[in-house]
Amino acid sequence: MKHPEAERSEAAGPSGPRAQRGGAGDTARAARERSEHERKTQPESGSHRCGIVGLAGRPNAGKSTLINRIVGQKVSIVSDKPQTTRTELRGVLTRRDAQVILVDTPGIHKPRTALGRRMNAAANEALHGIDVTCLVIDASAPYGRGDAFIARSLPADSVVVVTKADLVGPQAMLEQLAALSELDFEAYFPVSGRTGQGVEALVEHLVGRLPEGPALYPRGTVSDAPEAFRVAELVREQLLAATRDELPHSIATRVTEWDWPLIRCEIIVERPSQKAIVIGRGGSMLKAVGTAVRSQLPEGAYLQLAVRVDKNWQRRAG
Ligand SMILES: Nc1nc2c(ncn2[C@@H]2O[C@H](COP(=O)(O)OP(=O)(O)OP(=O)(O)O)[C@@H](O)[C@H]2O)c(=O)[nH]1
Ligand SMILES: [Mg+2]
Repeated sequence: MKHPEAERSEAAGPSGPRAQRGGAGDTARAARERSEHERKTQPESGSHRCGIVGLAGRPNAGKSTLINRIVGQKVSIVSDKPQTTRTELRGVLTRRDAQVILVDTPGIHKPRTALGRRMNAAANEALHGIDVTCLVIDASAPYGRGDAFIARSLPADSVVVVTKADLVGPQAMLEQLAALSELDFEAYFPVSGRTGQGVEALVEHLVGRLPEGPALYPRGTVSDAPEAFRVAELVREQLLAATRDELPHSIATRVTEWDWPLIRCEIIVERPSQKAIVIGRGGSMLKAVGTAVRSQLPEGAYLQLAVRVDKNWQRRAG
């Protein structure tokens, strides 16, 4: 397989046309606004900050949604099924004064399978060597033993992020914050990854906690994941949305060929009955998944999906 990173276009990066504003045709007002913006975002020389922020929390808490909101693009797939994120993944926010590297982790849970154990291990491993840890908690779910278990493993200067603020009223949010104050962590932020409410204040706090240093990723980078992984994840995201019961946990996806514009992606399930569901009547599910994923890919992509049964993929993977 060709390395898909080679296909990555720099066109959307800040060296593109947008970065070249400021010609003679600019109005005085635009120039004033620009200099005001630059005053806010351009650091004093040497005060650029860069660091790694890890997000930990129970499955479904809203970690990936929050990272996508902070980065401003979908870098991590989201679903209403728990245990959506299976591996560590980085999203990158680059500003003039700072680069924030956000580590998305699988939700930490009581594992029942080998895959679950690996996901917990991946989450714990991802939380080493980072600058700031955020404990992400769902405002709409009672604070429980699962959250407390995770909290105990986090450093005392962690930040508690209570998300899904849009789902609860201010009173319920206050009650959740009060219940969480027993954790005695450094700071508490009510936010909504869905609406963006409260996210700016959180990001400002995180930036302030990062060490000074140059950016680790080039401008224009939003994720450390290879394109092929991203496409496989987009396919899995559609399947998670379309399936239920134990099926979401039985599905893995993998790009097997990348010869632009052709992308072949394999969907692996554990049983023949699951294969039939994923294909759908007359291929209807595969067709719908393909259409939904293609709409998120650059124009011209030709996505071919195939389904394979491998009853041991969970044990083999990783
Ligand atoms: N209303 C609302 N829903 C949210 C918000 N954040 C996440 N959700 C929903 O909650 C569900 C789980 O979100 P994810 O971002 O996948 O949660 P996660 O913590 O990454 O979950 P895992 O990857 O399974 O650990 C999805 O259905 C999201 O749409 C929010 O701020 N408001
Ligand atoms: Mg996730």
